[in-house]
Amino acid sequence: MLTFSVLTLFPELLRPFAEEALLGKAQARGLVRVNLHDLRQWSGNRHHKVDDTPYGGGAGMVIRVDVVARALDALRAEAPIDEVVMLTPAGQTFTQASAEAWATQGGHWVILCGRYEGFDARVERLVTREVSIGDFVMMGGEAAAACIMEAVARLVPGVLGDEASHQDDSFSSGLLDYPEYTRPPVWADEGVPDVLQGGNHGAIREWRRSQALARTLDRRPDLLPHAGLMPQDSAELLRLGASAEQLAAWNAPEPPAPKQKRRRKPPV
Ligand code: JAH
Repeated sequence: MLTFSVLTLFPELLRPFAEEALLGKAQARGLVRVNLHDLRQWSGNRHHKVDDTPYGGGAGMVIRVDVVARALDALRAEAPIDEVVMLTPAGQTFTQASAEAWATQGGHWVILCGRYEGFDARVERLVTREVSIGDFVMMGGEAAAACIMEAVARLVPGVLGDEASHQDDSFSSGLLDYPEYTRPPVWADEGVPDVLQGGNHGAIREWRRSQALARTLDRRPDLLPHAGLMPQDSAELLRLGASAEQLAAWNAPEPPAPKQKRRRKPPV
């Protein structure tokens, strides 16, 4: 079982998302659980105020560490916590490899969503990980939490309808996906490639691999060193215009990926 407990000032922002088709069904089937908690419950004051002005001055408001500590203690009293994730632009970048690791690990994950200028720095002592979904600043962590929960939940066995379907996703194969087509057979003067209508499944498989290589070479050559290329792929990439030097670099054995930084042992 994988449980996400989200601590946020705007639980209503995530409610429809948590109840939507994929996550809603997975929850109904007991594969995943999403608990949304309003951080204001633990404000400790009758105005439900969770933030205060920054020491040293400056714009914006900072979320209080004592509020976060009370929230985590309350959740922990209900069920042991395995990970506490703070969403912040200063975090380690979340990738498909992170999604796979989190889905495999399972357990109870608390996700802390900030707003305003962020959390009091001492919140770092309460978390096991600081995570970012990319190098941009948002108005708060809620949209990032939605991205992460979706990426992880779909990898939990049984959540996707078709068990095989995520095996050939872009970032699982290491290459961009090949192009797909459906009816109509001709649209705006552009037809569907003949090979896909010929019924030769070996030829279709080869064409798709070649298309995936060509698209990755054109659009995301940075992915090729991590793609785990096969000898036939190298020959095809040469034919597609890659240089011998590029190929040598892409075929060099990959250094082991740095493990995602984890701060402290889980505060059970
Ligand atoms: C912005 C609180 N790309 C990750 C990310 C995560 C959190 C935030 N921004 C970006 C954020 C403002 C307040 C969190």
